[in-house]
Order: sequence, then structure tokens, then C-alpha cells
Amino acid sequence: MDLKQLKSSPVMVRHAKNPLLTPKDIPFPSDNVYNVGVIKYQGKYVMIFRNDFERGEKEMDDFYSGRSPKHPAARICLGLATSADGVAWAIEPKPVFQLETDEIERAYDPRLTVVDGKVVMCFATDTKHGLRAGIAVTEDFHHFDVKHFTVPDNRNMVLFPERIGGLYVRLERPFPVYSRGGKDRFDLWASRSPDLEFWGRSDLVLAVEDVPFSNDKIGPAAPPVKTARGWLTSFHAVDRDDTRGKNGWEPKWTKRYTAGIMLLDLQNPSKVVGMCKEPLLVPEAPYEVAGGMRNNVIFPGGMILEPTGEVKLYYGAADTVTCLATAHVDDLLSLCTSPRHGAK
Ligand code: BMA
Repeated sequence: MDLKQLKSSPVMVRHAKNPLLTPKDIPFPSDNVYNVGVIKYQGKYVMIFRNDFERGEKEMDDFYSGRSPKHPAARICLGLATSADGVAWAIEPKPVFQLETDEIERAYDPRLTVVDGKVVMCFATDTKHGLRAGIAVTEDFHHFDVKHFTVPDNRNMVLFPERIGGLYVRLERPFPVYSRGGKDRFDLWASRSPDLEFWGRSDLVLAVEDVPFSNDKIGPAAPPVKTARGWLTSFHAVDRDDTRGKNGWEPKWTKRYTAGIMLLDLQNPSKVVGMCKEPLLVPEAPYEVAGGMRNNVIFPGGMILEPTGEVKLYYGAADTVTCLATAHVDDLLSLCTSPRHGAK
């Protein structure tokens, strides 16, 4: 596949009000507001969003031009927003989650799932000893009971909204560097748990080499949604082009993040029923390709299937703002299963 020619699928429609959230909308310090988890809960849409602060473009410029010796790592908190329609959001005045300890530097990239009546938030952390994914349960979106941390390196974890065969199931993306040639050749895995705390029965779901529009790594995007034909599941896919130069705040940013779509078996979610061999969303809109911290990034974290069949896909754009694109579920299912679109 010619990666230079990648295009978004015509079934996806970017929302006219994009970007839905920008740093200007946030009532506390904010450099970037992106990578969100979204659920429908008790009659409302609820979003938890990633908010980076204390590292702006100026701090990055100062570092790369030698004016400041210290690499400016961002601090991150998670904020809460609610909405009646999934488009206009009311933002809580204070952040709701922030992890900073002697060991943990930051928590980010929340993904939300309602399972067994509980709201579960999966998130990533940077720690002094590696990247770890965490799982927390909340009843009020203000208090979070952290049940589990993976060993490093692992992140991009998402939970299915039902137990399958009696067990909770998550998708995740470990980083096996040593055994994959020292490069980003990372794949998408599943694990199972009786209680959200102890995890095992892990297996490979989708390998990076099975995704024609990735030459680098893949990982889970939003938590899967159930359809009669299988678990409809988005993923992100990275392609790298070393000729790409300065783009965004860093002097060199060679990666592009696109979104893909696949269908997993209802009883055995490690089995791919079908995958669209072309990307679902490719950075193309102005807020995806320019003016951001890292341009050319689409990073979905929330997917809602409406009773009308509309699918809302929420994503971080350019690691800077929060966006929405929609499609009809039948179109997404046919992308995954019809040979015309290059299904598996
Ligand atoms: C990933 C994560 C995401 C980020 C993406 C693009 O590896 O760090 O938080 O949005 O890179 O920069």
C-alpha cells in the first residue's frame, strides 16, 4: 500500500463543530486537551479528557534552541465534561484525576467503559521504571479506586462493556522491544480477569504486520461496542516516514497516527472476524494536520453506538484538541466484512 496516498473512509463524517474542545474551553491551566474517554451514563454523555499543562510551545522552543537545558515534560491532569447531546460539553471547574507520586510521573489517555453497572477507567502512566496501564473504578467521577497496574511497558488499555465467558476482557498494547528487533513493532493483545484486579489468559488479537496502513505499531483505540455481528473495535495505526521533519512543537516528528476498524468475535474477542484493510480516519482536516503539538495525529478513545445506528467516534487531534466524527454502524460493519473494502 502506498502510505503517501492514505485517505479517510468516505463513510466517516467529521463534525461541523470540530474541534469540540480546545485549551481555551478549559477553566484551569491547559496547553492541550485531547485523548478522551466517553460513555453514555445515566442519561448523559460523560467525558474524561486528558489535559496537559506547564509545558507550552515556548518551553519546547527554549529547550530545542538551547535556551533551557531541561526537557520540558508536561504535567497532566484529567478533567470531566458532561453533555446532553455529545457535542456541546459543560466542563467541571476542577480536574478530577491526577497521579503524581515519587514513582508515578503522570497519568493520561483515559478510556471509559460501563460494565456490570460500574464505571471503569483505563489509563496510562509514565513511571520512573516504565510505562504502566492502570484500571480504576469510580461511582461519581471524582473518587477513583485503582484496582490494577500492569508491569511495564504497556498502555492503550480498553475494557469490553460486558464479561465474556464470565470474565472481564481488556485489549492492550504491550511494548516488546527486545524481541521485536529493537523497533516499534508492537501488536494488539487481549487479557482476561475474574475481578478487574488479576489478569491473565493473554493472547494476540491483531499483529502490526496484518495492518497494511501501518509500518510501525498499532494499539487499541476506543473500547469496543457490541453489534449483532461482533464487537466493533477501533484501533490506532502508526506509519513512520523518516523524511518528515519539523511538524508541531518538536524539531522532528516522523510518525502519523491513523485510525482503523475491525470486528471481533462475540464469544472469542481474540478472534478477528474482519478488518478493513484501509484506514478509517487519516489526518486531513486543518486541526489534524497543522497548529498542534504533534500534527498528523488522530487518536480515538471513545465510541458510542446510538439507538439510531449512528456511531460517534471521539478522538484527540494533533495531540492538542478533541474532535468527533460519525458514521452509520452498517457502513462500519460492511467496511470490516466486505471483500470490496479489503476485509481479512
Ligand atoms: C502515543 C501516546 C498518545 C499520543 C500519541 C501521539 O504513543 O503517547 O498519548 O497521543 O502517542 O503522540
